[in-house]
Amino acid sequence: FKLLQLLRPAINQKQFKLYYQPMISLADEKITTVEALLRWPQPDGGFITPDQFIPLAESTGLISELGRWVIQQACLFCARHRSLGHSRLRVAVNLSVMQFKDGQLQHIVEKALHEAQIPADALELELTESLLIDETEQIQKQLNSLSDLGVTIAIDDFGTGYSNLGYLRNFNASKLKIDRSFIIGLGTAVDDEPLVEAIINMAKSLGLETVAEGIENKATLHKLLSMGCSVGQGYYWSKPVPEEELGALLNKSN
Ligand code: G
Ligand code: G
Ligand code: MN
Ligand code: NA
Repeated sequence: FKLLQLLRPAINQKQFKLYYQPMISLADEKITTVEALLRWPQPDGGFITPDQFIPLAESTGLISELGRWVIQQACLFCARHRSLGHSRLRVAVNLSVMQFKDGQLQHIVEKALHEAQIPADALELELTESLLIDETEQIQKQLNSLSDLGVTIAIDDFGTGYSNLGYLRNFNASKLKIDRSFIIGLGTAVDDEPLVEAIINMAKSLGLETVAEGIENKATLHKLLSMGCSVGQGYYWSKPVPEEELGALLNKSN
């Protein structure tokens, strides 16, 4: 298949680009963290989306190398904007389960932090619920040592995986991102409001900060604020944008 043959050279030639989407503190609408999201630009000016190439990168093992590049670039991005005056900015990176397989992740993270000269608490690692549910003791160990290092572990797309919550007690996550499918329904779908409120309260009692994904309007923002959600992300503030455009958003947020 064509995409598969293009992936290896694309990684070698560093054809990928990171886009960035802010996460906003709902109380004051300031940017706290920026999520790095991979894009694969094409000659026609379009993009291949991560939903198309991440599964390929995973099945070929190329995700290790691509994922390492993402971590390095995200840390350098964070360092650039910290030195431009956004001194408390944090960056979030999405991880695949494959990145835990070779036991190199902690080393890769430490090296990237060191090269960018940013502290470990400037980095957040987002892991999908399905990754965490299947987690082995080997993954759990790596997550705990990353957490001991000071890196934030966030549970991504919460609510869409298997409904076994047992994994929540096994490791040191400190953030929970409520999947946008629940947030989009706020104000329309009758059942989503108590569901979201229950997730927020559960997270609170577990000592997790909640992030609501997919906020697209002010009404949703206010509803989430009243439910005690602390952080949000979504098109209401910004879609994922290239670094050039993010600078302006950061300056506006100061
Ligand atoms: O950016 P977009 O919303 O299209 O992202 C689609 C999916 O691809 C999301 O689930 C996101 O977490 C995932 N994704 C984006 N960038 C990366 C990345 O660098 N690594 C991994 N593993 N997943 C990513
Ligand atoms: O799974 P993850 O949360 O990493 O995926 C991020 C994806 O969600 C990105 O592809 C991004 O484009 C998309 N996204 C971010 N905010 C919104 C939003 O407000 N509405 C919708 N529909 N999608 C969003
Ligand atoms: Mn994510
Ligand atoms: Na998500």
